[in-house]
Amino acid sequence: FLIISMGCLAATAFFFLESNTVAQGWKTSVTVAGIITGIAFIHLMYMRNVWATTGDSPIIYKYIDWLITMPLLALQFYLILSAVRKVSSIIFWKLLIGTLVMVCGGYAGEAGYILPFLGFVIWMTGWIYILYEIFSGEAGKLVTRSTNKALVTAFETMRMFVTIGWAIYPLGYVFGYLTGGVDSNTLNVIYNFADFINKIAFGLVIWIAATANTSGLRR
Ligand SMILES: *C/C=C(C)/C=C/C=C(C)/C=C/C1=C(C)CCCC1(C)C
Repeated sequence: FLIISMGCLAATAFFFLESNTVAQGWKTSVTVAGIITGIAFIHLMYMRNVWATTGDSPIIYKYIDWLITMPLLALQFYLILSAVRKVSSIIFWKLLIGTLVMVCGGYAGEAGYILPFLGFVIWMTGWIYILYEIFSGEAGKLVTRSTNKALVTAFETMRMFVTIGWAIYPLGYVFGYLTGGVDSNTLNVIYNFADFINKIAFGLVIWIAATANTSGLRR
């Protein structure tokens, strides 16, 4: 918890400061990267307070964090594309609606409004839809045609984060269920590790592309 907390705090400061030095088009992406780690940091502080008073670290805070950060992470694909070219706003709406379906279904299942299995199915449907969009949908096609090397590398790396990095969460969850429940400490460690990759490292990938494009402009 300490490592992810400090990591998120440092990343937030870093992305916010760096957003002033990158080329105009990339400012939004780098700022949003900082907002994502900032939101995660604040949730970790809430969890810390609960832990300090009750000795518990409720995973519900993680889910609330994801409700906000997952749509923002998905929108980064739209934002980095718009950093270098004009992009149809349809892509923005597709990514937003896809992740909202995902998190709302997941949350409803988790909170007991619908059957947990149905929640799981909705999660998976939303996720597969996002993957489709960034691999073979409109966004994926734009990248295939792009000649901006830094953008293509970042997009392809971020796509792997969403495919493999995001899979850590349901795997930890399913593994917990199948083995009769992983204790919440272990699950928290798994989720913190996954957040480190999917939020901080994901943001760094964007920052690398942003600085490459910025120095490219200056040269
Ligand atoms: C920064 C936080 C991120 C990227 C969180 C991602 C979370 C998931 C992809 C969670 C997925 C889950 C399912 C697909 C099934 C139900 C259990 C969850 C919530 C762990």
